[in-house]
Amino acid sequence: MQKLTIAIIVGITFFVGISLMSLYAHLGSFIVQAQPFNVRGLLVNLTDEHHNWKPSKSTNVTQTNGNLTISIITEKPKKIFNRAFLQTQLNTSNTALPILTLDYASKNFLYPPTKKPTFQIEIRDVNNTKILWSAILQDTSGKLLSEIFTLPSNVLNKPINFRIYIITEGGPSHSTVSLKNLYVYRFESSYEGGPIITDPNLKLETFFKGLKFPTSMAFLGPNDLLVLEKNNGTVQRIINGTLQPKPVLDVNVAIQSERGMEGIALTKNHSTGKTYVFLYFTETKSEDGEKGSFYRDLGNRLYRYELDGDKLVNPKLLLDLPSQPCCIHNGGKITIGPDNNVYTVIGDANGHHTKAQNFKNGKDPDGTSAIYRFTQDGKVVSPTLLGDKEPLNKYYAYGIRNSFGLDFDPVTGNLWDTENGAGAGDEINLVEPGFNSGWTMLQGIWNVNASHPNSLGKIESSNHDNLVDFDGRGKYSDPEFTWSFGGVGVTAVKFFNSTKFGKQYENDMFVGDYHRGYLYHFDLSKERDKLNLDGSLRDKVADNITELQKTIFGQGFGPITDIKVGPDGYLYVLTYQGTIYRLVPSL
Ligand SMILES: [Ca+2]
Ligand SMILES: [Ca+2]
Ligand SMILES: [Ca+2]
Ligand SMILES: [Ca+2]
Repeated sequence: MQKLTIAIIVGITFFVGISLMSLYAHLGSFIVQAQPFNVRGLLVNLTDEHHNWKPSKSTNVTQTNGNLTISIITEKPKKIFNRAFLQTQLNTSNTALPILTLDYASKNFLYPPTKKPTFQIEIRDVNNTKILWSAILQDTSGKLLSEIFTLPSNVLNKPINFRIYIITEGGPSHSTVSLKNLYVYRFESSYEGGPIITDPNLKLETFFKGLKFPTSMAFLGPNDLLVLEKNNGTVQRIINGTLQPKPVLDVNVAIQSERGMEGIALTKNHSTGKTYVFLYFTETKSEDGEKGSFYRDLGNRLYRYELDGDKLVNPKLLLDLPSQPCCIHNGGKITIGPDNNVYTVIGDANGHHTKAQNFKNGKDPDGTSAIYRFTQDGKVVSPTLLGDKEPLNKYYAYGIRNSFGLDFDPVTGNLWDTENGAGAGDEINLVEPGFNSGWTMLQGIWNVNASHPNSLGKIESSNHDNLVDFDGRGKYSDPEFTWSFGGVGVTAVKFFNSTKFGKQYENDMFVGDYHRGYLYHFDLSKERDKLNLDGSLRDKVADNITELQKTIFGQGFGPITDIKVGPDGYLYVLTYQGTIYRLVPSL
């Protein structure tokens, strides 16, 4: 069922004080109207609540054809700051993830004010005594910008006041500011009837249901796969669609937030004839969890196991990485390169500040913010890329904040990753040897704005003098795709190295996300060093949901944690809710 969400289109006009209105700045009209939007579930219906809009100084409130128009007047136009706000009362009577989308722009500056307007969004308690959440948006471009926020849990299940302040600086001028497409909706990333895809020639099957918080999977053979369960530290085996009675491995893991059993890759070693299973997890000493000793864990560790019948045996520790402070940006995805080396990724482990995070005067890298490359025995690959000292000698890339996706292009052998931004600026990157992703100085194509991490800083200049380059060995490059808004949480990336869906999809890139439940599809350029993007995506930036639509291949999956191609040539999608979906031809 298609529901409606509400767009608030706000037009604000300032008139210079030579008219009779010289004591007032006229702030134009506000229109509230319903617009279709492809989300299911609606948090609020603002048209029902229009009477609650409270401009600071209101003149007219009119309603025509269902559109609400409010004219606002502010006092003292010659004051340096003009500030007006709209307020409405909402009831966030629902525990689903609420997302706020705001498209805004300022236009037609005939006499430029000293600064472009700022929009300040606030969610307050119902008595207006406490600010529960706020964000500031500054228009830097004059074109339509978009911000998407995931609202925090402290605004759920209660009536709240929702305010937008419009702040101009430098006095009134002939200018028009428009604030439009404000969506506050309950976002359902998981559809009741199951996920849907856009191509009628393909269909989704439920391959397996009932895993507990699975994070990664790897195929041992046709209809035979291993799946990791994050909080149990288990490696489960599913043969011919049946979960085996006992896991092939059960280790002790920390479980808070992004900690746990995180990554798997496997390979048949040609010299030993053994099947190696590489596992990455946040290890604890004696049991799962962090009872009583929240921070007591052994580290983020990568082990190599061997498959022996229905068990994983002979663990060999290949990598022991920082896990403090608890509990995020641990990374953990693993993949085997065309060079047969092992590649894995770790983020900044919740805020490490070293040269690997582009702190020029920082300490030497401590093992965080890296994509690693090492042999299947855990040895350094020579020549090294970024430095010869431990652990930099195993760094393949650096400057990574947080990642849940790594895969090699089967055609070129290029490595690609996905990365998560702070408030916004998730990324898909081509990871060349020695790649610097830019964190903590850059995220997406923007400077990191430390004071307002939810809003993006200026678009970076081409001068990257502020970044660490390890004596010229490291090289920054912009992402090949980035989201200018938050609430995405990009996860798995997988190249579809299969002919089963025809030439159209062969070796294309599929990507998943956590918050939206989207499965994205990308074609690559002819040289395969870029994504094949056109129109408003040619800038490699999804500036709003409308632009993003072109890349969305499926939706309603819930959080996607892994994507793999099976030995049968079909695409498998793993969700955190415990289901594996298989994409197959319809006929
Ligand atoms: Ca366990
Ligand atoms: Ca980056
Ligand atoms: Ca294609
Ligand atoms: Ca764009």
